[in-house]
Amino acid sequence: MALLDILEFPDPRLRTQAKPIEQMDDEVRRLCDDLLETMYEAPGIGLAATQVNVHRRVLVCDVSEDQSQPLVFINPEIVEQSADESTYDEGCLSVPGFYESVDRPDSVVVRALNREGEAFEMQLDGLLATCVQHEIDHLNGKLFVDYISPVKRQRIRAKLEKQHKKRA
Ligand code: GNR
Ligand code: NI
Repeated sequence: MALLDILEFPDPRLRTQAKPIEQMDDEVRRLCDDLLETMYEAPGIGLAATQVNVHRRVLVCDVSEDQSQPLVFINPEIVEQSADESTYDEGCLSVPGFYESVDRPDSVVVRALNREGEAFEMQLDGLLATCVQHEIDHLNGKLFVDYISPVKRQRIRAKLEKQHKKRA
């Protein structure tokens, strides 16, 4: 297993559209395991391959208190979503230190492949529904800051760019 580096906004690589997994193999299974390890270490409740600069449609999440419910979604698709929305204060490992309210459908049905390459469907609600929608956005090059006002987004961009310059 390996810890992977997480790209940070406004890195343009976070805007990449990820490609589907055509075939499950050891390399994809290793990616799943590395994503889980990196997510737990961060710590976060979800992580998309895009965030570690791997542009394949793989995401992981675990919203349990004790890291006991790892979930892997390969080639995820939302096949149903509720009309009702809920608001969460969202954060992102690629936008460290910033939290903003985002509205999303409060329940979704997701179809995906698991780590063994088997198809499954799962109805998600609450934080897990929000998290998986946030991760699918990453696979499409989208970030939670795209839902907030341009003025707020620009402020976040400037602060992170300043930090990155200091670090370099
Ligand atoms: O750790 C995370 N917490 C979180 C909180 C509210 C809504 C979404 C998230 S996902 C985030 C980890 C991350 O950046 N995943 O892409
Ligand atoms: Ni994120």
